[in-house]
Amino acid sequence: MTPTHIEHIGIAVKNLDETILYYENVLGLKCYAIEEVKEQKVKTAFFRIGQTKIELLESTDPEGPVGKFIEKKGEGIHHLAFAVNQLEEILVETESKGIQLIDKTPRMGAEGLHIAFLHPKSTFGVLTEFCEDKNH
Ligand code: CMX
Repeated sequence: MTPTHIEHIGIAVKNLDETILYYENVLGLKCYAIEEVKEQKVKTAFFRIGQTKIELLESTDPEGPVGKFIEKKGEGIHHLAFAVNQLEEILVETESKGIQLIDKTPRMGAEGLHIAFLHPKSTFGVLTEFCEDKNH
């Protein structure tokens, strides 16, 4: 298994609208999509930079994963997402190497991607996501 690229970097923020202004007006990136992912209890905003995206995450529920993260650690980098092919097979292979999966089977994430997370306690502190785009 070799990821093809960093699909996105997820960043937990308190206020999506204010943070979008920073990425647009200071860094010069353009927000091309805002999407609520109800299942994950987040509202997301996306920016492209090369082949990679930045995903801003505002929690819609203090008990959701991003709400709890901000409460404990404050704003900042929340997860790293790798683009992969054949996600189901990769999850089996990853688990067989002793890594704790949060998702044993893929689920649907933002932008229609199939996603699965690995537990940060198994991945040296970095919440890790695999993403597969089955539309391309
Ligand atoms: N990065 C690194 N460590 C993290 C973390 C993160 N993003 N989130 C939680 N942790 C750590 C906590 O600091 C805590 O460590 P300690 O035990 O040392 O204090 C430990 O993991 C447990 O954290 P918790 O606050 O008790 O939270 P839970 O165990 O309930 O959940 C996790 C943690 C990672 C399993 C959960 O957040 C999860 O399932 N995440 C995957 C889904 C997700 O993050 N969705 C949002 C993004 C959606 C999207 O991209 O569209």
